[in-house]
Amino acid sequence: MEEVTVPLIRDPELIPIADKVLSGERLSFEEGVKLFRTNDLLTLGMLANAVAEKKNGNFAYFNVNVHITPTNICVGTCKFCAFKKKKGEEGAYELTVEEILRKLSVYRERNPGLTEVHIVGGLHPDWEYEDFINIVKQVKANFPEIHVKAYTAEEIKYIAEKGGKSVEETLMDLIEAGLGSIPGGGGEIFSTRVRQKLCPDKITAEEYLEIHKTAHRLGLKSNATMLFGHVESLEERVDHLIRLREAQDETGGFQTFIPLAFHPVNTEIPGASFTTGVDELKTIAVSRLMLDNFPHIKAYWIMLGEKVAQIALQFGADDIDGTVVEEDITQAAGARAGQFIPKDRLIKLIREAGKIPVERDTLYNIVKIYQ
Ligand code: V47
Repeated sequence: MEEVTVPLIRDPELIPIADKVLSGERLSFEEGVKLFRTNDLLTLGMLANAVAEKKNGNFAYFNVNVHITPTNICVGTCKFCAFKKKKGEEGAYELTVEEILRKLSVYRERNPGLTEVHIVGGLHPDWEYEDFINIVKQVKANFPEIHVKAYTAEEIKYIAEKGGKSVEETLMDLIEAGLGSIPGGGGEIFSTRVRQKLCPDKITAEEYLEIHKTAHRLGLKSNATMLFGHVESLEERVDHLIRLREAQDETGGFQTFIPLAFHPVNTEIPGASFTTGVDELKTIAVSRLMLDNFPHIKAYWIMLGEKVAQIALQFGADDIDGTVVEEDITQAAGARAGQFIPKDRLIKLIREAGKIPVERDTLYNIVKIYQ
């Protein structure tokens, strides 16, 4: 039989980067861009997986969670968002606190062992400071065993403005009401160029980072996100990652980074298309390699689909998110994944990706290891 010789690393540009990764050295902006530009997907995945395993062993995490979106009525104007509605527009809704509690009760029934509720929604023009605080307060009072992960940095700024309070005071009130941590939404892409184009009214990158750092200083953990695959350049993605890495150097309060794959349906971005499998896997892997100070990288199955999310567990991700149950933001923008994956299925996805499924709570305390 003819001998087949294949170089282990096909892209010679990756050799010095691999040396740095394997010796634990921090990668530069230029190296991040090279990683995005390489076609040597398997080397990229191998390196990211090596880093993930160094940080988390063979574990891949999931949780039993639900999302609740109290309203889609939003004064925001983000062009990538297909979920927002103006007040009075067809399809606009707002839940009362009682409806939120009832939903949570039904979802807990359907989802035994529930440990987390993720609450984010629109910037409702009529809701007052107390209304936002009261949602957290009532949820926590009625479901004390459930961790409340609520309100993106954008919402926190909005709530603070509504109450004429500082971000710090607002966070302190939310903590008193029962807030457990902050989700990563609203990060989008930090580039001013892109924010001007897609969401000029939104908090700036600096504000997003400052709100997260304030939360960290108050003892809260948070997650970070990056919405990718719309009009941003690869350089802008790497810049986003480096700015998160710098913020994490300061406070260490970020738990997980979640790259969010852009969904184009019903959005206001002309010509935008769905992200591809290769781009999604590259983005997961480059995130793992650049964010050397983030403990976890999440492959959010709602946006990646179950198949790519599973493969991402070999490309640097160590978390697949949770059971979810109801999800509205991606659904409005053409989601192809469903909204609910039962726990057994998450365990199967993780096992078949060659990892040990670990059920966690929001703060990564282990609930159960499925050996
Ligand atoms: O902030 C909006 C994004 C985010 C679209 O912290 C879109 O654990 C794709 O942040 N296509 C909300 N994405 C989701 C989010 C999240 C999800 C799961 C877990 C966590 C966590 C955070 O969704 C928004 C925005 O960046 N988004 N529109 C769209 N068309």
